[in-house]
Amino acid sequence: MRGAEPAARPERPTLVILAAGRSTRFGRAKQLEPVGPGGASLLEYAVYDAMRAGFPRFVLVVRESQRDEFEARLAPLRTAGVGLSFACQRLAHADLVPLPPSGRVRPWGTGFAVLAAAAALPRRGPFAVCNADDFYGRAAYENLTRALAAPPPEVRALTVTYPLADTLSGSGGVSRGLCEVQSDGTLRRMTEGLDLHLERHVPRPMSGAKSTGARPAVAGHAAGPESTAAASAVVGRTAAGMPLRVGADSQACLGLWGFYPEVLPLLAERFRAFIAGDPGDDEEFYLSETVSDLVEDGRMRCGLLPTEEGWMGITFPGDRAEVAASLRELTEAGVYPADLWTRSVGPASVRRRTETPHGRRSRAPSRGVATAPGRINLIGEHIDYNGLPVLPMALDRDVRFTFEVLREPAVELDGAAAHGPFAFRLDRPIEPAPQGHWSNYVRAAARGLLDHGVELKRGIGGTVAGTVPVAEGLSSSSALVVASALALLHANEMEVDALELAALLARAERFVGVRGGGMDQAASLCGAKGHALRIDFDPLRVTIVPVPEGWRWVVASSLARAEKAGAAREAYNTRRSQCTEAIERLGRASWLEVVDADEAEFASVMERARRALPPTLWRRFRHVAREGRRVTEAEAALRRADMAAFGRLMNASHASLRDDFGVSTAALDEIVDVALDAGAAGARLTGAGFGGSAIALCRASVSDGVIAALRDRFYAPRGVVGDRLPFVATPSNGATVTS
Ligand code: NG1
Repeated sequence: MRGAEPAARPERPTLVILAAGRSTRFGRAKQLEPVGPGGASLLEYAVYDAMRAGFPRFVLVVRESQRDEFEARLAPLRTAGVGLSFACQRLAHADLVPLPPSGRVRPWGTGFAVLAAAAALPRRGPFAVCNADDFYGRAAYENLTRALAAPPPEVRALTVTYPLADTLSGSGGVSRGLCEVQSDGTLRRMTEGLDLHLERHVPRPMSGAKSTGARPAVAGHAAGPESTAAASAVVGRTAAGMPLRVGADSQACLGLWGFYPEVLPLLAERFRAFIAGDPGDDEEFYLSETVSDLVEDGRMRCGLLPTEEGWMGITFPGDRAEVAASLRELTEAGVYPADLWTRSVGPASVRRRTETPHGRRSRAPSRGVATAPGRINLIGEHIDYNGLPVLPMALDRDVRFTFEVLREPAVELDGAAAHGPFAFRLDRPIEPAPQGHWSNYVRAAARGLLDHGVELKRGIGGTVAGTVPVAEGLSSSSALVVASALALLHANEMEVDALELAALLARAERFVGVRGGGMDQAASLCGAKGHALRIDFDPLRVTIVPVPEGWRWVVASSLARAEKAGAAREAYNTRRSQCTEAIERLGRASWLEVVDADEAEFASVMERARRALPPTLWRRFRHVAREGRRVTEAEAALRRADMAAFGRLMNASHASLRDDFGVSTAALDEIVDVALDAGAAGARLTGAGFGGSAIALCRASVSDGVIAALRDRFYAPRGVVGDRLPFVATPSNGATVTS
């Protein structure tokens, strides 16, 4: 045994979450798979539990290619104040493996992932390591923080263990770290057991969730002390293919570890030896194996922390439903909120801004500029208000609100467009101006914030200008709502989490009388340069999807205003009511349930709908159901850069909006035809329709030709030149506010 006993260990531990595994499903990282009733992934439950157990910092180890997706999906954690940083796991590492072997693709394994996180760890203080796709339970983290604060002598590592029988899957054999225990309760050796299953299956009744969050019922994970006692043994094999038979109550390691920093040089030394041994293309450097070797070689001791907490994990597709059911139970029992990071009102979501982004204390601002982009929707039209995902992107054209902070709680804006200047108070009930008045969007923002519990003691005075064409289906209205809200928040030194702000502003914008969905506000707030946004609803989530190089979106106005504050309002609201009526008549709880069904179930629902619904409702139903499926297909096509497939989906979307949903116009249809004729890969109307704009997807080399064809065949005959001619849209960042 080496090294003196470490000095007092005051620091609270950091949790390293290993999320660089390669398994992906539905084209997304499995580690982000939503399983909680509010859509949270297991790694979010890990952060939630660990924070409550005293972990103040988290380092997420991800693959470089997935970092953007993780950052976007976990943005609500950062805005909720979670100290989250990222470490990228690459094959090359400056000190350890500067030149990885050329044929190697497989990551180096869990032991290396910890070394990849080392640079992001505080220099002093213990750290813990867990897998992103396991649920360990809150008590496991509590045991770990307690033990890390007062380790037994010479212990440099700890691992939380579970009764082996509680960690098996009803769907098939699993791999676990099987712990052999010394007389002092520390680890003697760990053996990787493969294909482990109960020798004799013992059915057990479902157990309820404990109020602490312990032991959720997991049907199929033949779990619980009762089954442990009853089952005689677990069988499987070792990595070398030898048969294994161990007691059902043996201690299993599931990858939740505690370490002191002294372990890092030992790990690095072992990793160098591993590399020197020429591991080929597939061999991995496992954390469990390395700890076991270090213990067997007498280089350190590893404490075991047996826990009765209910572990859950998703090894087989069949496990997912069981884990989801357990999380629902725990949520209903009040152990977890449905939405882990977003609350309706409260200190976590509405905060006083005390620091600038650079860490300096901010002074009360006296002026500022709030900028919010418009958007085009690439696909997924008239389905956001049905709770189905959509795929827009933020534009490089925005609404710009230049303001001075007023001591009075009032909003005073000078002239814009036909409606001239206006003013209203923030300390009196905010009434709408006459229908169609642009101030209603500013009023909507103020009222939304006040209704949400944000105190607006200071006001703003200024000017609104911008580059998003108005009433062209590019969401200038939501951009104005977002810019107004950011200006008011800034003036009052307040902040609201971006997703929560998007959700509250979507509700607030209904103040103008359109019962809109939540796409536009979220796109304007969460836009990401170079990316489209997959937006899911209930709860609101944004996932960024890279737009492949070499492709362009051409935006073309139909020259007819899509004035949703005016004539299009009733038509839009009617569509929404028809959708609600259609789904209710079919007795379905949600559109998601229809759209997510497998092929056979989907076909049978469609057939039932065709027979049960009157013709108009059937056509509305068919549009929404098919458009919902097109969004998922389009996202997958975008991710594999199959833009021909994306184009075909756009064409199908347009036909459906024209024939089934009845929101296209002759001008929009003509633009689509001309663009396709000139070589676009796909074209469709974007936004609500009833006028507004169409978009065409083209190879970069073709976009000038498409624009020229539109100019010659659509705009020139109508005498249109200049600003109203088509433009190329660039996927851009979301709204900002600066002093
Ligand atoms: P636009 O294009 O801004 O009128 C409207 C709704 C969206 C969505 C689309 C149709 C508002 C603010 N926006 O967009 O939520 O339903 O229509 O997909 O109501």
